[in-house]
Amino acid sequence: IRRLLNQTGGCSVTWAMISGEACTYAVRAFYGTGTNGNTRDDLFNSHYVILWGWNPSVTIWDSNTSYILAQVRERGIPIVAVDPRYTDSVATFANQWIPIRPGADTAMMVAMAHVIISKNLHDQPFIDKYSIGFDQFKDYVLGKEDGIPKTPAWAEPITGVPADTIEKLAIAYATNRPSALIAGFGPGRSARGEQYHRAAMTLATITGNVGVHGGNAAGAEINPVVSSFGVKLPVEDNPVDKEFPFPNSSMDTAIRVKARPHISLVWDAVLKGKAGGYPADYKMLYLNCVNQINQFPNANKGVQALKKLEFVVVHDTFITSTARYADIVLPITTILERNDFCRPWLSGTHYLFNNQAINPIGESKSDWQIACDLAPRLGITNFGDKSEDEWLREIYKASPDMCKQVPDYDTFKKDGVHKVKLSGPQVAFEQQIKDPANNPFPTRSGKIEIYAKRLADLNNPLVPPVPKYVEPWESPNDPLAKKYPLQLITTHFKRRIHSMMDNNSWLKELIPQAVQINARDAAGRGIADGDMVRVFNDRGQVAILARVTERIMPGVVDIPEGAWFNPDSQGVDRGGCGNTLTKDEVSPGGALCSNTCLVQVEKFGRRG
Ligand SMILES: Nc1nc2c(c(=O)[nH]1)N[C@H]1C(S)=C(S)[C@@H](COP(=O)(O)OP(=O)(O)OC[C@H]3O[C@@H](n4cnc5c(=O)[nH]c(N)nc54)[C@H](O)[C@@H]3O)O[C@H]1N2
Ligand SMILES: Nc1nc2c(c(=O)[nH]1)N[C@H]1C(S)=C(S)[C@@H](COP(=O)(O)OP(=O)(O)OC[C@H]3O[C@@H](n4cnc5c(=O)[nH]c(N)nc54)[C@H](O)[C@@H]3O)O[C@H]1N2
Ligand SMILES: [Mo]
Repeated sequence: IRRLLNQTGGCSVTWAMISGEACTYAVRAFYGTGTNGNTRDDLFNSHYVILWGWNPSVTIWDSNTSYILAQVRERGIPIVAVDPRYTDSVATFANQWIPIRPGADTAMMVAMAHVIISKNLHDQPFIDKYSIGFDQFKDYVLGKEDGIPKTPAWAEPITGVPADTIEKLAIAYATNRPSALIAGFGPGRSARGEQYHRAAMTLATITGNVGVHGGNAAGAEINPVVSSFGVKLPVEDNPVDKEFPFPNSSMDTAIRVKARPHISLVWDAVLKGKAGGYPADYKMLYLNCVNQINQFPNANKGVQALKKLEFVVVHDTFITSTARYADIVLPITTILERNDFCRPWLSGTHYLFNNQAINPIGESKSDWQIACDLAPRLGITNFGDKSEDEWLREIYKASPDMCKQVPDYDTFKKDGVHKVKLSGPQVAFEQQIKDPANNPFPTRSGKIEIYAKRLADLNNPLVPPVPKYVEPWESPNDPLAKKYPLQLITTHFKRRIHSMMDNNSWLKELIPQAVQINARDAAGRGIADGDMVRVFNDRGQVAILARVTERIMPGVVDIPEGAWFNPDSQGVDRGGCGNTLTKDEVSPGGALCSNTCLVQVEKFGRRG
């Protein structure tokens, strides 16, 4: 479809790595790269593991994470989890659960740095050899810069974590080396989420845990070796990019948004157009492989935008919540009805071939077939001159890394799966640490930048050059918290992949969509487990079942993301979609802010 649109004058495309733009941004400034994770099996070399806002027993990252974590636990390596929820991962793998208020992670990490520095547990030779900016960070942490020492006692009221717990965790992390701090994406999908990732990477750096087996650089969980097994797609240039070149290397979100709408700002771009600083006054939206209204913030604003547009096309396998607003829905085949290959996640070592199992049902066609059928009607000749199999082989041939890893296409197609064999655990930045003279970090200074020069140039206090706790909007201190006192997070769910599978009634029966609320918050509102409740703020209202539990900390509620937005005639979302409530403001580094949201919950009446 991209190729088709590029050949008919081009289109505005959106930007942001929606899952972890905060991390991407932070890593670019800090290490200068995009990738910096270890392969999972390197955790066997760790002496201490922290799962920070990471729930891999539910949110699948790659095929063997849970298996390895279970063995790590069996080997007696301590695992600590920092999460507002007592997740399945905490229950299964962790020795200790540290509940923390959403959006407060940076404060806790900075306080851990305070403990580490003031007890002289940091690795000064490592810091001196491989990084710049420790002194500026230290001045901030110790309070020389602003008169406020960032002690555990300072962090306690912000985070809800007792000072003593913060101190013990800091000491354990710094002294049981090598130690792996795995910083998940969830806390980063928040206002100022970038600071959380930079603080995590700073902790890893000052304790000498970067580039060593058993450590972890605490950035994106994507290993450079593994991620290079890429697949390249041949799509022609987009003419719109010539008129509005996207500043790929810029760290300035405001400049980037002027060239391409951020994926969270699609509705804003449609509603405001050029007057709002966007590249165009949009008339048409072409949605392919995305459930836009459901998966991006502020669904009610999305309804307004979709109604304003002259023409909306949706390609999907189902009549999703978004498809209901389309002028034309083109039914797409599932993976069982067509041939394709893929590499699940960037951290995976598998290539999968999806061999067609059945003929397409009804009128459905693949996205590729639809593009071929549309092309001649749009005056493009020779668009569909290759068969599906010819295309797949061409994509394979155009991907040198894939050719290297998967030597024989036909065997791959026959086997359906190809696993890349690695020589052993892979550690990000091993070369930079072993032989720094010949392997500088790809930053301006060639070193790890705790003080990031590229951020200093921006001169924006919301993205300071050293990681800092900057209070997010809609925090418990916001005056809005009087009206909406609960912090909403919208986590990924066991029985769905985002919105996919939500329409599977068997799975629905297995785990109903519900808002998790702490027993104390529920009691104060007269809410019992299984009650229907109304979760609301100024952006919307959701009718949903209440799951009263001790597995979420007081003051925080969770609506798992992905349930299908389904507003009734009163505008109450009966589907239980978290994005009915979330705010479509983008963090200064481009993060989706789906975990920064204040709400109130009240009883709606009993089910049935
Ligand atoms: N089953 C399943 N697996 C999936 C997906 C899916 O939809 N379903 N989606 C896939 C995709 S695309 C992605 S990007 C990943 C997402 O993977 P993650 O981003 O890791 O998933 P989340 O559930 O959003 O967040 C992880 C944990 O962070 C916690 N958390 C939320 N806010 C905060 C906070 O402010 N501080 C702290 N400390 N913790 C917080 C949540 O309680 C949750 O337990 O998962 C992938 N795997
Ligand atoms: N509140 C909140 N919102 C979130 C998140 C969160 O944590 N909280 N997480 C965010 C994250 S990390 C992500 S990655 C996004 C995911 O956002 P989306 O990618 O929009 O989510 P999906 O539900 O996976 O939507 C994919 C759609 O593609 C359709 N589809 C499947 N196969 C095909 C195909 O071959 N062709 C076509 N045309 N369509 C197909 C599916 O039926 C589905 O409707 O959501 C983001 N939104
Ligand atoms: Mo994602």
